[in-house]
Amino acid sequence: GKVRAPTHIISTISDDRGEEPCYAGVPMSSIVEKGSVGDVISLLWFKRSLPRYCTQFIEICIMLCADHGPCVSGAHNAIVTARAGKDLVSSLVSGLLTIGPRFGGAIDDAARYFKDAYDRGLTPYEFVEGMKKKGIRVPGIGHRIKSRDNRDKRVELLQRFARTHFPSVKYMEYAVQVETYTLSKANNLVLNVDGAIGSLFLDLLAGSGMFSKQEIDEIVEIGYLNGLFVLARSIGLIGHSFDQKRLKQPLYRHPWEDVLYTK
Ligand code: Q5B
Repeated sequence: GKVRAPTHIISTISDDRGEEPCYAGVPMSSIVEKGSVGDVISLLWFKRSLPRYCTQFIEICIMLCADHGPCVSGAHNAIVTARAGKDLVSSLVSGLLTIGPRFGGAIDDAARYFKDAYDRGLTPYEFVEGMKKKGIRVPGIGHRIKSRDNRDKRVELLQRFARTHFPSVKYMEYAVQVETYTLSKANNLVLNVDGAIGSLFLDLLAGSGMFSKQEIDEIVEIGYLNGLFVLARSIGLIGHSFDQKRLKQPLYRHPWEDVLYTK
């Protein structure tokens, strides 16, 4: 009979051996004809075709996380690196390396903590005060410039889309209740874009009927969702790198006046 030589790599998401590449079994010609970037992400990340409202939601996340101006950590790094004469990839990765628990990379933890708290039936008070006791900031809550009186339009857009198209938004409504409680403590403890995406993606996973409970737990545990911010923000970081090159900006040096030199 046939003898299978042992392999060094197992891959389940794509195949380039046939006449045309396939993503999760779907041929490229069909993706190009009928699909969108949201479909490509669904196939390569989740290994399945998702309903249109889900792929649209993914695309909205990509559009509204693509950039948030030159002052945020990632763009700042990308700009400084480009101005040091480095190439596109260096500028991009230097920006990407700032993404983490404080900046843009709180989506997975927001999903993990909101899911755990909601599924255990914790009230927002019990959840937030429990986190405080453990010395953990609530991921997905708080922003440097957004506040009760200067709401984040991106969060509003995501919520509006989900309320119209998702079968259920129970995790997002829970996150909003948490926000109501945190706002009673400080004005800038709003539900931020990471928290909105984290909670709404839980609703997408739970409400679409496309994932088993075990699959949802695995997605949340592995942490797929920061990938949305990483992917989206790469678009903006590349833009900032091109912008600096186009403007022929010189080497960046931070002004002495803006540093507190102290012993
Ligand atoms: N406090 C975001 O802090 C920030 C608290 C909290 C309980 C919280 C902070 C935080 C969780 C991580 C998170 C995503 C660091 C943010 C993003 C993308 C972006 C960025 C952009 C884009 C801001 C003052 C007092 C202290 C703290 C307390 C703060 N947050 N308590 N839970 N979550 N959030 N990150 O303003 O008693 O004085 O010690 O870590 O979700 O990254 O546009 O900029 O698109 O690029 O620096 O939108 O909230 O405030 O650190 O001085 O804290 O509030 O314990 O209390 P700030 P701090 P106390 S979206």
